[in-house]
Amino acid sequence: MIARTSFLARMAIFLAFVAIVLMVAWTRAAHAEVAQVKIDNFTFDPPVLKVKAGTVVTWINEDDIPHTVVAASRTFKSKALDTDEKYSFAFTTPGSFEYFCSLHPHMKATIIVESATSKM
Ligand SMILES: [Cu+2]
Repeated sequence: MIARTSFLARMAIFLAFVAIVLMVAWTRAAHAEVAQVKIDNFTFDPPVLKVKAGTVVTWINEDDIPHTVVAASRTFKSKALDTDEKYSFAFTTPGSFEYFCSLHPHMKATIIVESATSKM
């Protein structure tokens, strides 16, 4: 009887441990956000992207000519991206980040970074 009780107690502790591990893993997955901007036909799509602080934004050039991704503030700056090339930047600071293509300065778009705790 004593052995059985301690087995159940150990099972309970083990299950509680598994539950905590799963919750931590789930929370991490929910926080590691990614977002993508497509570049095609001389356009950043979407033109305005809202993300939470900590999000990694990846631009992919789906156009058949090179483009760049350059922040108006020069916070980030890619090299010339050929077709299917990608550039990523992690946005950790809330704010509004305007950017453009240095090869075609009329190509403009904005990333809006909200604080990680705010609701979207
Ligand atoms: Cu361009």
